[in-house]
Amino acid sequence: MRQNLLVLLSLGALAGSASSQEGADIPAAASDVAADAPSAEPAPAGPDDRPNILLVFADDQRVDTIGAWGNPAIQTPNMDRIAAGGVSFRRSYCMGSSHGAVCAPSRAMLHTGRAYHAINHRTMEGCRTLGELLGESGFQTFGTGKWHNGRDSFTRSFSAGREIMFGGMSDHNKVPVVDMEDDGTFSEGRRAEGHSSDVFSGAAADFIASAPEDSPFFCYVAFTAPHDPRDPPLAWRDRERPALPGNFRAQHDFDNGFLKVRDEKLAAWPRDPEVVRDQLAEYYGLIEHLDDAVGRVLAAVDARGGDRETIIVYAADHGLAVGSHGLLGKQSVYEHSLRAPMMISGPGIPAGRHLTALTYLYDLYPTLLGLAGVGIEEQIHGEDLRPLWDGEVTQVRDSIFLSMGKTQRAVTDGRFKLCVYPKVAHRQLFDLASDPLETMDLATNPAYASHIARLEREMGTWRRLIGDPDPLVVADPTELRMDLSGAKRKPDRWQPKWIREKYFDPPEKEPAEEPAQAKREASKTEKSGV
Ligand SMILES: [Ca+2]
Repeated sequence: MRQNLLVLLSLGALAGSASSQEGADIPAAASDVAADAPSAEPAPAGPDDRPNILLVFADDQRVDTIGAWGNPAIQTPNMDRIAAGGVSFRRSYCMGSSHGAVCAPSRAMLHTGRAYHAINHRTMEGCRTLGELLGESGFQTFGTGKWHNGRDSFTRSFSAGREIMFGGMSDHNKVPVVDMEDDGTFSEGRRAEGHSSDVFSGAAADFIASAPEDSPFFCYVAFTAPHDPRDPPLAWRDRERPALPGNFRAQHDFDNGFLKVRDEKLAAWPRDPEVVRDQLAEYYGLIEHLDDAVGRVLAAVDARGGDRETIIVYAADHGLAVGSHGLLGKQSVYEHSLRAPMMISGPGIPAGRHLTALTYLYDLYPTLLGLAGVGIEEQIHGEDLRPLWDGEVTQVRDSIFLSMGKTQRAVTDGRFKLCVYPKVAHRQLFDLASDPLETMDLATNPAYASHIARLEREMGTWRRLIGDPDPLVVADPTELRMDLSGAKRKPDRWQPKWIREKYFDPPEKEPAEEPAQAKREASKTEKSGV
């Protein structure tokens, strides 16, 4: 099913021996492999003329929210500029998550090149990170924004960092941040000044402006937009409301195991089309504001001048439902939730090309290391994508496997997609060519039995290779249908006042004032598993 099957088989066997606990440590054997691996290539002798790498990372961005990718209802001139100057990977996926906080496993996959089943995403222990390998090979490494994989892995990945938010989410206007000191320790927590996208873009631009010219840099800027709270600055909130997604539903058809997670409580059930359109407008506003911030980072790159070129990557950790299929969050295996933007521009990369090969976000790990000339001794799942844009190959894998907790699995060959929901003994089959919005379930249509059988085998192969520990059939399936009409909701503590007032019933008593002490906020955010 893929070129380097032996490597995968090897890692799959190791991962298969892992504990079935979610977020379990990487198995001992695999850790040994990592520990024994030789370190990265030494910095090349003589002048280092390798390009800089700027990795711009968005949080919860749907794949259909880039103007240049075909959405006339959103203005993203800076994302469009990256697309126009490079390669767009239009079928790029996040593999999924062991739990509802999809962000953390997604980032761990990006930074290690492995499927989340083979990583302790809380620490990335036993895995050489992208920044770590680039730093060892001579890059100046800098990180800002969201880091959801523990402090030690940040220290391993970057030699400098400012305006770092350890944790899953925050109020965009009250971001708890720390800076990394020269000795690798972190400053006391404080509340950042301004909107998160402005704060993180400012830190990245400052680094880019001041980075010495004698070696290339790796700048990682991880925005928390457009993750909720859907709270752009007022000027970006006041905009036309987009149309509902074509697969809008008032409620999800059945219990997928994640219908009552935090993200799903941001609007009442059944979903009101007007409320969803309001939230879409606020989400689009957050993306347009993010685009503006990305523009400032790109301007800092432009302003450097000089001979060294810069590889620019724009990607997001995964997508979001925002009304599709009756869902609001990312905790599903539908295309809207696990596909995300991914594009790359830079020296040697063709401009304005759109590729539909099946890719994963974690393919960036070998791709960027390859472009930097850094050898990989690790056993990884990611594939170098350069042969795709060089025209050497038309695909790097035959299929994509997706998984969410213990309750959802899917596999697609690009055309057909089989989804399996073990806890409720339910299946779906979609023809993505004729039904890209996944609205016509063909699973019970006998005409498609051979496709189901083929995809079942493909799913089995993937599950063995990555060591998926959860059964596809359970002895005591639960009720398929779940009606959440009128179910009680409470806002989480990060939603600002206007969102609480607009989308939630008034509390029975006013919530206590949020603690003003920024250090305490930072600690609470870091420990949260959002
Ligand atoms: Ca996310």
